[in-house]
Amino acid sequence: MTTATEPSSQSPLTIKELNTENPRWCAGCGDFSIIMGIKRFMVNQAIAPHNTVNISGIGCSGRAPFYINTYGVHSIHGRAIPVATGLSLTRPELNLFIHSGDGDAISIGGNHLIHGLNKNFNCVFVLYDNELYALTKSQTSPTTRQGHKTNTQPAGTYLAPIKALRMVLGIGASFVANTADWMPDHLVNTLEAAYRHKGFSFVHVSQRCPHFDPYNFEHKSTDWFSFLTHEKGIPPDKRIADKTEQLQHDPSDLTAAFALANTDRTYFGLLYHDPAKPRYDTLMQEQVAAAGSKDRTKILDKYKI
Ligand SMILES: Cc1ncc(C[n+]2csc(CCOP(=O)(O)OP(=O)(O)O)c2C)c(N)n1
Ligand code: SF4
Ligand SMILES: [Mg+2]
Repeated sequence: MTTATEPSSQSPLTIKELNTENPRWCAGCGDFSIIMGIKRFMVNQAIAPHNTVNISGIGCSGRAPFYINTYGVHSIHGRAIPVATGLSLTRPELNLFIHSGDGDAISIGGNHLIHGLNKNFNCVFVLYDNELYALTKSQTSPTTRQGHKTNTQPAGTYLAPIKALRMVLGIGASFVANTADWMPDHLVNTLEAAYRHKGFSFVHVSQRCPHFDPYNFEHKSTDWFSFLTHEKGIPPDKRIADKTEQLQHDPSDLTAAFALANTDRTYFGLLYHDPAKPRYDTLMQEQVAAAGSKDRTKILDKYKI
């Protein structure tokens, strides 16, 4: 658990105030860019650090809460969502950011991801997808590309990867966006859109792991991806927007979102947004408020034998 420093003045938040120790990540790791994106977003939106909790499971990505000066919980593998669910119910005023690797979110924590998406409690969930288990030194994860050699499948990963975006759309996610660590402006704009959405905002980030998979993600090429554009979507990254296709996509269109998530091409932007999906946290809070206070002894006495 990490704790935030209370603001000392009314002056605007700075990146420096959000920095902590130097991250213990390899040089060139995409995790650096992701937490920098989160800090830039917090500064832009004046997000109060003392009202913010960064929660993670385990993995290289799981170290993120140590490096952002807010409250933080480095929980156990795949269990960031239950921690965040509890906080959303008891402290609804807090900003919750969940940091989870592809192994953490889709392997060991897959069950919790299903229920987080379904409960649709208010948080921003960031999937750091480097397509392998990095902390434990390169094992096949559910998103590892077929044929890629890892320490658990040294002759090449057997199966085709799970398509994370298609999976979460199938579960009923209310907000599904796709970005990458090497597109800083797109990443920040995506986080801003995710934060504006009140519900479980699923943000998939393609994340480079130069240590174990230096040739994954041809981040210098734009041939393999398109940007989704729409007035209600996320603007394409302006540095490279004109170097690839820009596809008009209405984020309220679930069928079209599925079709995009089902192809082998990558689409960066807002795939789906349903602002009206009911939320477990607000429904429960309303019900608790309507029930009012009751004599606990009387309630328990009903079960006397
Ligand atoms: C219960 C449990 N099982 C297994 C582990 C070992 N373990 C630690 S991190 C990890 C995988 C992390 O992969 P991912 O979530 O993709 O994060 P990355 O390191 O790639 O950021 C595993 C299997 C553990 N810490 N706890
Ligand atoms: S092993 Fe990969 S994911 Fe982990 S810190 Fe190094 S580059 Fe980043
Ligand atoms: Mg990983």
